[in-house]
Amino acid sequence: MSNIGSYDERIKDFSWKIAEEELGYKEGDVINIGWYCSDRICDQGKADKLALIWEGLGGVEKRYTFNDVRLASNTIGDHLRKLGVKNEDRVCLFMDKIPELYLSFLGVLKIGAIAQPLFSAFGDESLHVRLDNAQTKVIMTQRKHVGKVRRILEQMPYLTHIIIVDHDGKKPLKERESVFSLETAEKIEKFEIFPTKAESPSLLHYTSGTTGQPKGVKHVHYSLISQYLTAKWVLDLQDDDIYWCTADPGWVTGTSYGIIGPWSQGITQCVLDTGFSAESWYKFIAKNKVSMWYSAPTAIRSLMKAGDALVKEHDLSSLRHIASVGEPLNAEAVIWSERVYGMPFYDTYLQTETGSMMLTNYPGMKVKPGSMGKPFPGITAAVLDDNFEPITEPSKSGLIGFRPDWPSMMREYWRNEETFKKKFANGWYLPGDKSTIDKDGYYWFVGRDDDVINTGGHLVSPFEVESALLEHEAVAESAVVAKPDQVNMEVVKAFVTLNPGFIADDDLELKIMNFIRKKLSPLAMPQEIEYMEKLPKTRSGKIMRRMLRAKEWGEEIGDTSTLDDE
Ligand code: 6R9
Repeated sequence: MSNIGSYDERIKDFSWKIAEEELGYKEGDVINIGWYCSDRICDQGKADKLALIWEGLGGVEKRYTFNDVRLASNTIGDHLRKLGVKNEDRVCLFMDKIPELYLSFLGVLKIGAIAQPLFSAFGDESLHVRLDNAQTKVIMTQRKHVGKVRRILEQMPYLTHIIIVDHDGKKPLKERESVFSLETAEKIEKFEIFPTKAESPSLLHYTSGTTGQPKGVKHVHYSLISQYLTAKWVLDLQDDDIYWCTADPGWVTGTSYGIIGPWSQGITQCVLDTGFSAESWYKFIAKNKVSMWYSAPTAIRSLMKAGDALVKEHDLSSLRHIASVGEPLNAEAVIWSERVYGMPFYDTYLQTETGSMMLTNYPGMKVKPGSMGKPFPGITAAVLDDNFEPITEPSKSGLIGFRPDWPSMMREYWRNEETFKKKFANGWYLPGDKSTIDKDGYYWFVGRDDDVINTGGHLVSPFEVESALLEHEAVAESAVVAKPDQVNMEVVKAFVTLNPGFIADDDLELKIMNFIRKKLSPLAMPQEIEYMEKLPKTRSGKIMRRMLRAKEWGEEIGDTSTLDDE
């Protein structure tokens, strides 16, 4: 029997109180995610249960019980407190998927500070704008990433401490740097957890928009309520499961469902901190007997490409339930998974801003391949017309709207109230995606309502890439759009005009690509750069991305009446 039982029954008299009661929380109580994910699980008699099975390069493995997680997060929290970190100070976690990342996340929350996880492949510029916006006080990082912090240090007077968690004691430390080693630190058994309340801030995740700088999405400790229940009912986590969430905690799936969801219910999870290969993924599943697997469409399409024969070479019989998130999951991928794994990938839809799953497929529910499923119980969702009224006619496309009343809804964009306000209309929160709803109530993704590029499940702002391109000496003007791609669905493509004296050749293309990779990230790096004599512009001088995009997708170009073609 699945945890959710019957979806139709659950939606009848749903209340978030179900989760509150299961977690033993009452309105007004102290609620701290760090405590819920470690101390409480130990109190339930699971101190010796495995919480984390970690594997890094070369097959190196580390294992942590819930008691280890409790002690490690206490120890890190204590260390930060002694450095002067107070509640609501921002602590950036800039690490690969190493155990310290997961453990520090809880340590930061335990002292009431705000965790700011950032994807470790981010380059100097990406790191700088996010630390600058958050006015981050402390950054915890690794030796291999500290160079990026050093290069932007001058511009960050409020950053008081740079903690290196894997320093070998060889190279000298620089300004504001210190070393912390979980292995040698004295373990803190008794720890006073900061008494955060429901609305105390917990987390800042940065997400990219079409224009302007990335937005810091603020979440609060009460988000636990919906993260806990969605993990339980949708991922169907059971006490003896071995769970694998492939997402990086630099992004929302990696925190909501790669830390909080599973650990708040005392589930053993595993983490593979190496790059992707179909072979190593199957080996990992077989070796650890993964029973619940949560991944993303780009990975699934890559596995499809790797072929059916490879699936048969591995014992994947431990798998019981599989799910996907982050970008459109095409019907073929669902049908393929049903054939080769004996079960479909259950698609789920969430956003950095929503904090937990909004639309999803449930165990026991008929999966319609290509559909995102139905709203989670307690979520009021609709597809809206131009007046932001729900469309009642089936299969008509409109903007998705959610009534902003679920526990893990973002509370604000950090220091950006204006953009936050724009996300609402007629009482609906607008995630910026379009969908249809069929006659059975299933949602079908249509597309985004903006120019943001979703490459391999990661959002990239065309504005950020365009601005970074302009900083290259050869580039005079730039326009960035999504280009279709078989595996990643979309990749970044740049159109540029050059400054006098530069030659438009392959060598320069490579140089510009690398420049963006280092400055922003490998995700944001254009996969192709097209040189132009001039870029299409409106009469007011705005570059018409829409036209360039349409060309890439072989679509109608649409209204060009404002085009300046002198
Ligand atoms: C989790 C995550 C959110 C955007 C979202 C939408 C797209 C997420 C999807 C999906 C189609 C799904 N998205 N899940 N599109 N089907 N099941 O990726 O968060 O980085 O904030 O991106 O991703 O466009 O608005 P985030």
